Amino acid sequence: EGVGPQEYTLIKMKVLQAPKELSSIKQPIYMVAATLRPETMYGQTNCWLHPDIKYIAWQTTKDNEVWISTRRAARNMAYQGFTAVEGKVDVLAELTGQQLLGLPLSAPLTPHKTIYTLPMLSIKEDKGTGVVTSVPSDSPDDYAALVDLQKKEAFRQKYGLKDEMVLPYEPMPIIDVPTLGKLSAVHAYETLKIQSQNDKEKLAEAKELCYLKSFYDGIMLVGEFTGKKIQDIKKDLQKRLLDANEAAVYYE
Ligand code: A2H
Repeated sequence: EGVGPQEYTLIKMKVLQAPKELSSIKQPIYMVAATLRPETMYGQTNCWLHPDIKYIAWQTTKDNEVWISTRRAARNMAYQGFTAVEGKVDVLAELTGQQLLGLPLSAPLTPHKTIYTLPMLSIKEDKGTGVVTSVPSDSPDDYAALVDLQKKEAFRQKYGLKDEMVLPYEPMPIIDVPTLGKLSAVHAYETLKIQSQNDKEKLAEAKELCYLKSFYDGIMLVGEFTGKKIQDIKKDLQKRLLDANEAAVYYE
């Protein structure tokens, strides 16, 4: 990573039904996922949490909303104007990722009315918010983790997930990547014969194959920027999400 701070787009995903641990919270609750690829939000199929990471629900000054992220990310945000008192986080609850799995969410731009929080074991606690939005068409990590859950009933059961939270969700063609096609992550996964989300070396290779090409030469296949190059529309798309209050900018 570079020397300067990294800019992330925080994607707000509204919690449609809170778990019992959060039932006393009356404000709207959002999962906030940090992404480098806001233009891929058309392809969201779910939201990833790490079952063993601790998350907090905390009070923001943005429209009286409560956000869910790691404590670390909330602390950073407390220095970026997201809290009433600079540097201070008003913590309403602390939960493990496990306690937050299987929640219905509504997320921007995806055609799915409802998507669910599902487990991903490669989430790092010290990056972004610990909440990751899943775009299996364009992220090999996301595709591998989704296939793992779809293939293994025992894996779904272990986390108390219902089939309908996982099985109906397939990668959607949203970006055409030269030589890799309209489902670039699926193409890479299959070409490299990736077996699971634990296949670290091959996933690193897949990511190398996909990311730069998609970022520079990818062409949008959906939405208001259809036919345009990703690098030309990324900022405009981010602005659309910010103006609609469906996203925020976060640095770390
Ligand atoms: B990206 P960088 Cl479609 N642990 O969003 C693991 N991964 C995390 C994370 C965490 N705590 N926080 C964010 N991320 C993921 C979309 C996407 C992303 C696509 C393609 C590539 C891509 C959908 N998932 O990232 O280490 C998030 O996934 C390419 C690197 O800060 C976030 O953007 O460079 C990206 O990793 C941030 O990774």
